[in-house]
Amino acid sequence: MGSSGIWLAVGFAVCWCFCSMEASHVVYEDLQSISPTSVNDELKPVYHFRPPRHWINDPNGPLYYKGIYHLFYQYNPYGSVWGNIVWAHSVSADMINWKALDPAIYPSQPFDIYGCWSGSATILPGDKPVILYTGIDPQKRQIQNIAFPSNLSDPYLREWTKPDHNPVIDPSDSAVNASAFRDPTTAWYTPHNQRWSLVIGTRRGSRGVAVLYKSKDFIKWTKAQHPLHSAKGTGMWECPDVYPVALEGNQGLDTGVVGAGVKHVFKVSLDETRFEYYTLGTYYPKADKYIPDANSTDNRNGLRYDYGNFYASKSFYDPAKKRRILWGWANESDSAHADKDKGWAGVQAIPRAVWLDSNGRQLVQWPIEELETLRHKRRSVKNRNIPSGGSFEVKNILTAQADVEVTFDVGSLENAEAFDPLYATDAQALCAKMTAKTKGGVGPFGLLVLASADQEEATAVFFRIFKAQDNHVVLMCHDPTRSSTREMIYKPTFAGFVDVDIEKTKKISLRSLIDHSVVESFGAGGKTCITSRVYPSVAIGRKAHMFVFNNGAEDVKVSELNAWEMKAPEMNDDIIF
Ligand code: DQQ
Repeated sequence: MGSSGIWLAVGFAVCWCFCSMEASHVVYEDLQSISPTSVNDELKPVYHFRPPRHWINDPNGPLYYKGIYHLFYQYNPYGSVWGNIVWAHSVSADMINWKALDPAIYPSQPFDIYGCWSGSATILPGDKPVILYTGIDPQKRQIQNIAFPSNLSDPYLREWTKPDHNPVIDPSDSAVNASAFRDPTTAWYTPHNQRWSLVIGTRRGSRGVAVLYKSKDFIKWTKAQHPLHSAKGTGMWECPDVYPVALEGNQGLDTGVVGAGVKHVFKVSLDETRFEYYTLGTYYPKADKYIPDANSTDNRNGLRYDYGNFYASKSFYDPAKKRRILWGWANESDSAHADKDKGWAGVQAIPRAVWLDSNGRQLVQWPIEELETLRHKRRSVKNRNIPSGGSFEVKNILTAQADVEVTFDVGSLENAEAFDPLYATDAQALCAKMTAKTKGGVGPFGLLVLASADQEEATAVFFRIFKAQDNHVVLMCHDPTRSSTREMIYKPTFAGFVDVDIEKTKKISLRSLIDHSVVESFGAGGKTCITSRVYPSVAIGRKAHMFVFNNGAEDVKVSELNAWEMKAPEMNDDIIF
């Protein structure tokens, strides 16, 4: 056991005696330190980021340093449910192949002895990374700490030092609720007053609040007079994220960029609902305010990065490829006991490049281009008609571990079903009511993935087009209700509307990343994204099939389909815990 191992053992000895910390995660004290004797790999994702075993949750402090990408994440080194949380640490040259290092930050000091929770990295002038994270102190208060790399000449940044002047932000100095005060963002510099700014998630009653702190030297932080932003009725805000996007093009911007040609994104993770939403708006550095655009819904009905299992996300600026990258946690839909039995739980969704859509109303996300290096055997289909009620199979590749891109041409929209405006803010309910099996006018059409040969077991990924008063409405769904015969699995339909002018384009594209128990889909080039976790009973490994189907009255045509089997990347196999 290395020195970090000894400190980990000391920290957890303390924690086992006194800890029963409750926050946003359900705590199973009886399960949290049970390490599996063997790991059940049957449905374990292969090309999504994960350690070989045990529990993971939020991505933390992603950064790029001296040619290497770093990802830290909330990790339980001792079990496969939430608990004993450390900042595990992995490094990569391409964000697809990962090498595990020793945990970077773990309970060791009074200011974090009961937990090292989520936080972010900032790159200070002179290319000096620094991490701010939430520590849990002996009074179980959530406080904010800083850590610096011990050796800046090590591109792997293996060791981190926590200075004695921690915590750098103490809730009692600024009258915030110490039991709901966490997840500091990346800091950004405001030249007009030569200060650093960052926000921390909290709540006032049922109002979600992003408290703003400022610092001249990154050591002493002072609470600003008012929050950067808040919204009533949204509850505790976890993992806030604030960053600029360019009005034109898909290049990313560093976190501090402001001015003409720029808009801001403000994202929060809602502890009460376990989903996220974001708004687009304007950041006013002199007034210390973020104001969402009038047409950007600032409540639980707001836009989401992903309408499925995607939480506690965090973005960072990648200076090497001038892009903004988004990481998000794709939680299990399994029970805690099943997680304990299989010996692993949680993956990170594939890192996505994120930029502003040319319509200015929403973001677009797309898997980083490096993922395509895993594409291997290919199967292609061109100009194939799928009649009403028809389907065809995509054969001869391992479809349980695949990347598929398909474009559907829709013909006449005459038969589109009438859109019920009652569902205008609830795509998920509409998809639950009208599933892949419910025959429609134009659609449902799409993919059946992780399917048994007889299609009895399958996860459906599909579109359905409705006629509203003045336009057509495109719904994108994940329907996992037939994904498994196992009981005690959460199988919610997930859905979002797709902001496309289908009357004009007459086509819509879909990309799905299938990875044994992950289905991660991108509609219309990444305008609407949905991630589901599913646990097939039959469609496992080589027994998984993939079909293209059309259950609408109108024919649709697959103008092009390309499906690739995916190779296995290097995936943290050398992890020491
Ligand atoms: N997970 C962390 C918290 C954060 C929550 C604890 C979000 O810092 O608020 O593991 O999933």
